Amino acid sequence: MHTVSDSVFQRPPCNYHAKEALQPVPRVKNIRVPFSPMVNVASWSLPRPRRNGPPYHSKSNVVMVLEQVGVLLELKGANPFRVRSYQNASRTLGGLEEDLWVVTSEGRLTDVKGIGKGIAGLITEALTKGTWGDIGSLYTSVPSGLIAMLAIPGLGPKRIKQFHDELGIESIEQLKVAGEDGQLRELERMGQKSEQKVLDGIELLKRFSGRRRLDVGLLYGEALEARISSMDGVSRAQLAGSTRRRKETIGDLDIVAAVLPEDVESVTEQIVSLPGVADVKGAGSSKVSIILGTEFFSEEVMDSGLDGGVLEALGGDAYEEMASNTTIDAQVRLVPPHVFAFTLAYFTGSKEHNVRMRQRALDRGMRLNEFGLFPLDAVGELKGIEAAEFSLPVEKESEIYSHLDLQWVPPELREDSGEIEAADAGALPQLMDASMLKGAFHNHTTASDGTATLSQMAEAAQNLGWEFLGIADHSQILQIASGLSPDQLVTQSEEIRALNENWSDKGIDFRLFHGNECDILPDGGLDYTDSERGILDHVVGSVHQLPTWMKRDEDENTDALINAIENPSFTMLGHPTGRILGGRDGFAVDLHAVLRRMGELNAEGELKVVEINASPYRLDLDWRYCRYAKEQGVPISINPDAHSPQGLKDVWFGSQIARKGWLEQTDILNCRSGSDLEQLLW
Ligand code: DGT
Ligand code: ZN
Repeated sequence: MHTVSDSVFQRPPCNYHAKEALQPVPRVKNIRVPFSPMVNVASWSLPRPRRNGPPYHSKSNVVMVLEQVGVLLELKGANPFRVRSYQNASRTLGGLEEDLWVVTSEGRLTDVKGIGKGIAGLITEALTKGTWGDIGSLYTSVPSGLIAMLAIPGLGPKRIKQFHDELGIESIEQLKVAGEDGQLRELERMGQKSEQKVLDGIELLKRFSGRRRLDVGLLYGEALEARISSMDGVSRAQLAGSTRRRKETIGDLDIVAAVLPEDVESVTEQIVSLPGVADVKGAGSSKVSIILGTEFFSEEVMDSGLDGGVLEALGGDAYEEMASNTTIDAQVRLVPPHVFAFTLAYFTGSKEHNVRMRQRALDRGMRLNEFGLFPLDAVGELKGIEAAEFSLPVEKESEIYSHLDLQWVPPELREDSGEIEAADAGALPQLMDASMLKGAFHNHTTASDGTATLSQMAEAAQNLGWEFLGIADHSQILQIASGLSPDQLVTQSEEIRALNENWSDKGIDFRLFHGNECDILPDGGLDYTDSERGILDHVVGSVHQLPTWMKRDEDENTDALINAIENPSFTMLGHPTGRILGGRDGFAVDLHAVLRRMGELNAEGELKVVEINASPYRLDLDWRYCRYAKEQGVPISINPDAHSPQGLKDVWFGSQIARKGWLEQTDILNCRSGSDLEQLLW
């Protein structure tokens, strides 16, 4: 099943959720829309051609335009066949392995399945001339408010068209009023429940509006840091703010650059003229505020020397996503080199951490701010940058901490949740990092809804230097994700045994663990019978029937989860709350109680583990619960929930969350060696 949401717009966490989870976020240009910066959309617009074509457009541009045309046509109520032909063409091109320019210039486009003459003509024009026929008029003819509505989770073009046709609704505000008035429920195929869903979606959008997932923020942030670092007049530049602290979502990018006063003007000029700067909100002597648009990642820009490793490390799919939507605000602070460390520390935050740091300075007769650390008797009444020359000299951020008798606090921990006390006592944790991982337990293959076979996934894991890979395809009840029948489970077990024997015979230190992502049923039962589950090395128990769990109260959900955990075959709790960042909240549950129960069972000699689902769409277990899990004696597994070889790399995001949750190497189950884990699971 392929929908608008699972290709260029948003990469869904897994195929099962593609249908429900995420609607395309409109391409954005103009930021000053009162309702919500996430839908700050004047209109979608056609991408600008490259200067040095042909080809004048990249494949990802073409894929994006075709997808958007499909959506626009649907909003206009065009013939469904026509809509589908654009959707199909976009999808096929997305998966095209050959170079699009080669296929086009050799006149072979219509040989590609799903591409007819008309669309082939459009693509040819776009690549050879840079223009898009009369598609431009389609873009301008759809009211921007309708496109904005696509950002409401759970709302698709068909419904939006219905609201527009039948109630004349042209904006999110109007839609909200109509919903609160009870007008939506009166429409065909609607009803009170659907109306409430629309209102909930608007609420969610508002709450997340302007916030981006960590992966998107890092992609823009690291790229911006790299570009500013290499500018003439900049001696160093570094990402600060919530991105540096690895919050799961971020409001804006904060970057600090060391620039001599005489270079501020030229550096400012270079920053505002970076390709992909969609708007400049302001530029003063110490700060430049810009809005980065998607063209920040155009191929032209990427070709011009950005470190491809940044993209690779962050996951290739994300590129497709940003290539098609999303803007992000960035504040760049320009400060003289001797002030850099102070400004970096200040704008890294959090505010709460800064408050504690400032107080600690005061307790020692000093003033701390973004310009320096000043002995009060030396600086007198001088304020701001003028005072900087009276500061204690500091090269590195860590010196600020040592001046205050503290261990240097890793940015992830700076949330005033005990880090100052720990740093004071010299008791900060030795944080784990992604390089310590030796495998991961929750991964899908083509047996259910993954894109790669067992062997391909194993090979990808070996290429990461891992010693093991845990397979956990969906269980039989999840038919929408091709859950495995008991027979298929047995077959998979035999395949895995054969592969394992082969590696073992060759003396290769690698093995597959045969698990399954077993659905947790509403009463806490697990999918399959006990004996069917008996052949498995590990059981990842996950909730997928969200509607039931969302409706129930915390107590019922908590009881059901505890029920599931108590099942002797249960090993790991998968994405504990089911949240999708920016898409939906998780269900109500007392995770403290759940973790406590797991800890009790572990004390009795069982193995109950909680997952940090590392998909940047989920990051669930939330970092705020990690320390509690550890205290209760519950090991954590950082699981990518990979549906493809590339998806394995999501463990990096999970490890950022584990770090933010104070976790050390020994707290993480998948930091153990493959042979240790054999002892535990076989
Ligand atoms: P965000 O952008 O909402 O994801 O979160 P942050 O943490 O990046 O917050 P932002 O961008 O408003 O400010 C960046 C940092 O600057 C923040 O983490 C701490 C510092 N900061 C901002 N305003 C204040 C303030 O009023 N007092 C103190 N002590 N620090 C502040
Ligand atoms: Zn920020």
